[in-house]
Amino acid sequence: MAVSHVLTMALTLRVSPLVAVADQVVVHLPEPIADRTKGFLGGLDKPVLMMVVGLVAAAIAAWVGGLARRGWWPPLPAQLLLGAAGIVLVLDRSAAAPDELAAGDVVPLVAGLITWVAVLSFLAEPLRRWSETEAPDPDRPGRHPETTRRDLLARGVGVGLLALAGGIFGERLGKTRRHVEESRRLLRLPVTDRRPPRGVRVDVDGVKPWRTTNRAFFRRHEVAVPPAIEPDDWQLQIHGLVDRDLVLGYQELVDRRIVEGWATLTCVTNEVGGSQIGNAWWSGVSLARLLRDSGIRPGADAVRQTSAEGWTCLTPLSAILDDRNAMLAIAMNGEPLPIGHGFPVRSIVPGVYGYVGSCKWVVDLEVTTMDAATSDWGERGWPEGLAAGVGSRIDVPEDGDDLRAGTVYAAGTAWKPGVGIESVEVAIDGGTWQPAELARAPGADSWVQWSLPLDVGPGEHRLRVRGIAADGEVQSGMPREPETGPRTGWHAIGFDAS
Ligand SMILES: Nc1nc2c(c(=O)[nH]1)N[C@H]1C(S)=C(S)[C@@H](COP(=O)(O)O)O[C@H]1N2
Ligand SMILES: [Mo]
Repeated sequence: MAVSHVLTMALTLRVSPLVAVADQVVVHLPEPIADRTKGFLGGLDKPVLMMVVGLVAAAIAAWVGGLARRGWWPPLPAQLLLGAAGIVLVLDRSAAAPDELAAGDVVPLVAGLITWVAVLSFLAEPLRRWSETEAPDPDRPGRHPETTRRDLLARGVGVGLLALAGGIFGERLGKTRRHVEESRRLLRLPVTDRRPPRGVRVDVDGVKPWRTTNRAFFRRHEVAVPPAIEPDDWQLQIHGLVDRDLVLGYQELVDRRIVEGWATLTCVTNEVGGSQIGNAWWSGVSLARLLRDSGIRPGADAVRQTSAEGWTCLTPLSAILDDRNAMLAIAMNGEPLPIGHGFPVRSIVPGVYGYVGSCKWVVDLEVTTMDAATSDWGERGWPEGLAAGVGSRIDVPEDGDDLRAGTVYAAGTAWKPGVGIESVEVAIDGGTWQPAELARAPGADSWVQWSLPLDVGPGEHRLRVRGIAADGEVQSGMPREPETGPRTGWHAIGFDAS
């Protein structure tokens, strides 16, 4: 358990086995019993719960330990069974906070299990040695000689001390992060969790969901471990070309009027057909209102946003002050922002690329001008203030599919965040562009699904797609893979019909 715990903390995952079991008890305890116990124990309920879980675990471990007297393998089935149960519990708990990959949560458990098997064998070794060589009856422990007992005791104390040291070390290691994750889990925000509106999905199997789950949403940042910030410690400064500087705490932010909306966010580095794009329901506080409250001075045309780890972006004021839903987001798909997506607060500015308007862990807004200020990506040569371009993708068929000749349904998605999609066109085998049918979109900021039935004969086929935005921009077919601009080109796939 100590090994699992240390690894859980070192890998900055959320749930170690003991915590997972305790969580499950909390979740499944009938309400009246939970209330009674809480009333009785007061603030001590969590420590007592952990102690009880720990004692039960120790009792089970002791029973399993007894099986080890005859060899290293008799306890194995019980150990594997308990390990599997632990994995199920941990995975179930981590699904409640879909931040990192679930597969990673299993690593500490497997390491813990292997340690358990090895350590138990090591502990029981003196007993085995004795029963093999000297005593024919291993079930009468009263007859163990002094040396065996001393050996057993020394090994037990050694392992116990190591486990204790490991547990304490792990506890310190992940304390801040775990605490932040806990705060995050306990937050109740005045936001809604919106299902995708009616009609946004095309009815074709294999199309990626219109709403991207937090778990599936791409993550893009340049720190190995995202900053862990307690909401209580979070503070936002608004300054620069404003009449009044503003300092805002988390609760003050949450207490303001909440705005919500669907928005598609994409990275400028997304490959044609790539997955660095997602569409979510965001909740937060209007950036336009906040800035207007500070009094924007004449001449200002940009906001330089800085994050807790020092990352910066430069956002044109025009993208914030018009009627799109530019916001300081506190929730994503109805849940407090996952740490990896900017907890506790990040900005979302529909219509511009992530490096222009979408500062995660944002702590500072400086009202300034595009001429006077720079941003991280701008200094690396990316154009400052770049608006997102038109793009589109084929989800089905998938590249390399083998299909039956006849009617084949093609479908996918298209976007120009902030502007919207006018039409989508599909061409098969280099033929003319045919208009696809569009599903609904609740607004200009989210992507649109498209579909088109195609009549295909036997043989190899090639399909490509282009989007046409509401402002007339036609997606360019010129393949461009620049270091400092969006990738362009049409998404194309090949499939076989027979
Ligand atoms: N603090 C911070 N914010 C950041 C970044 C970063 O590296 N650090 N990357 C940006 C980029 S390039 C993109 S595309 C988006 C990605 O947001 P996501 O990780 O929530 O999908 O975050 C933006 N905000
Ligand atoms: Mo990005």
